[in-house]
Amino acid sequence: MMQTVSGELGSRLLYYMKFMRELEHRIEKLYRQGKIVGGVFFGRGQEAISAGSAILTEPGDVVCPSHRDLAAFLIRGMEPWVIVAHYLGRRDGPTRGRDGNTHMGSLKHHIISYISSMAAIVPVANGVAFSFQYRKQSNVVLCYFGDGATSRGEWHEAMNFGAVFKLPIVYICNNNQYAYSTPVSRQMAVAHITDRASGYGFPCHRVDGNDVLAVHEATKEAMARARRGEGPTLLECETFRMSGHSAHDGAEYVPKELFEQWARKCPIARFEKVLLEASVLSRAEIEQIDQRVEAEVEEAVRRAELSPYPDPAELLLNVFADTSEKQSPIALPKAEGN
Ligand SMILES: Cc1ncc(C[n+]2csc(CCOP(=O)(O)OP(=O)(O)O)c2C)c(N)n1
Repeated sequence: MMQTVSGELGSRLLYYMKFMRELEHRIEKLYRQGKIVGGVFFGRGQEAISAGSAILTEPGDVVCPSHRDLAAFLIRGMEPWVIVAHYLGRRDGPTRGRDGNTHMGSLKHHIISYISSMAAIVPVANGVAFSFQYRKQSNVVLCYFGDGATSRGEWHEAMNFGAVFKLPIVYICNNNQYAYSTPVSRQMAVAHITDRASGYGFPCHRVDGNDVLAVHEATKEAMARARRGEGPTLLECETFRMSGHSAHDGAEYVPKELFEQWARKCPIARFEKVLLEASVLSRAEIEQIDQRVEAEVEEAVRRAELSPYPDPAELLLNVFADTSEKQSPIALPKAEGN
C-alpha cells in the first residue's frame, strides 16, 4: 500500500533524517581527527525513529532522547553548532565543555539529558509525565531507549508505574538488535520487547523502525491517547545499529550479512523512494535538501571550532547545586502552546 504524506511533512522528515546522518558523519570525522576525546555514538540507520516521532511534539512537550536520537535534539531546536561544540568539549556546549559524550540536554528546548544510556532516564521521564498530569497540562513525554535498557530493573519498575498512574508518556524503544555486543537473543527469552511489557496493561506495538511514516503514525496515535489521559503506549521500533556501539567499536562481533541485509532497508533511501514514487518531492527538491544539509552542517562545525575551551577556573561551576541561584535545576520553563 502506498503511504501518503504531504510535501511539507515529507520534506521536513527527510531533512531531519539527512541532517542527523550528515551531522553524525562530520562528528565521526572530528573524532577520527583526534579532535573529540570522549565517546561518539551514532544512530546511523535509526534516523526514522527520532525524526518520525519527535516531529509530532508540541512546544510544551518533553523529549528524553537516547544516544541514538540526534534528530530529536534538532527538531526541538537545539542548534547544530552547539551540539558540535559539546562533542568538541567547548565552552558553548550545553555542559560548557564538561562532558565530551552524548549526555546533553536543554531545558529551554524541553530536552532532558539521559543519565546512563541504560534505562535510568525512564523513571525520570515518568516524573516529568507525572508533573504534566498533576498540573493538568495536556503535554506528553517521548521517552527513548534501546533494547538493552529493557533488561534493567528500573525499566520494568518504570513501565509498571507508568501503567498504574496512566501517565501521559510514549515509551519508544529502538530495538536495534544489539546492546553493545550482546544480541537480543542473549538478553531475553521472549521474541519481542512488546512481549516483555504486555503484562503491564497498556498497548504495545511493534513498528517498522526503518519506515519513518510507520513510526510517525504509531507515535501520533500513542500521543493522542496520552493527551486524552488514557496512559502510556510502548512502541518497539525494529531497526538495526548500522555502526559499532560507538566510534571506537569496529563491531566485528556482528555478522557482515546483517549489515548488508539492513543496508537494503536504509530509512533515508526508502523514504526518498516513497516521496519520488508518489510525486510528493522531485529529484531536484531532494537535491536542494542535500545541499542545504551539507551547508548547514559545514557551518555548524565551523562555528563550533571557533568556540573556546572552558576556563579551568570555571571547572566546578554548576557541578554542585548552587542554592544562591534560587532556582531549581530541574524546573522546566512554563509550558507554551497547549
Ligand atoms: C548501568 C549501565 N550499564 C552499562 C552501561 C554501558 N553501556 C552503555 S550503552 C550500553 C548498551 C545499550 O544498549 P541498548 O539499550 O540496546 O541501546 P543501544 O546502544 O543499542 O541503542 C551499555 C552496556 C551503562 N552506560 N550503564
